[in-house]
Amino acid sequence: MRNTIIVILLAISSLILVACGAAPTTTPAVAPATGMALEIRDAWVRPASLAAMPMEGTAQSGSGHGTMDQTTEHGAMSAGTTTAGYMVITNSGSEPDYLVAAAADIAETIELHNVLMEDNVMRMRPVEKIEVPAGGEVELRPGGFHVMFIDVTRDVKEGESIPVTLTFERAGTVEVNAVVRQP
Ligand SMILES: [Cu+2]
Repeated sequence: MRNTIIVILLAISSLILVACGAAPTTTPAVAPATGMALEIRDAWVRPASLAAMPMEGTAQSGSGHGTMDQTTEHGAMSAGTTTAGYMVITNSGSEPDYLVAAAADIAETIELHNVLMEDNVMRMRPVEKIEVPAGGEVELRPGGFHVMFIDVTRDVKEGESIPVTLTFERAGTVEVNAVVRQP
């Protein structure tokens, strides 16, 4: 019922916009590049709390994001809060594209990572880019590719929506809203 009302309101407001029409879309609303073949869905970020001990930040994940990973990868000296983001990226185009960067205002440093098995230990490693195959998809998920938020600057609370700017080699920048939730 509530959804129906929202849909109706949206329909009405777009009618009003059309009716007003004096300056038709001189400022497009964060439109991705035209003809963009990428679709991003299920974007989410793990909650993070600055108050919690660094070790507890992601210790409960048990999916390749344990404390050992962080200590190994980012060094015990910089025990800042970290968290990770995930999503599914679909490419309907005939050329592969590559996720090359991510930006958001919740962390000092943001990297693209993969989780690899090395000497029987799961370790995170930064990657230069993540391929989105032509006519296929890539899933960023716990235990695999992810967006790594390092030195988180504020609490990231469950239920929040975090704007994340993704940069692709071909498609350019794409804005997504990542929901903060537990795995
Ligand atoms: Cu990572």
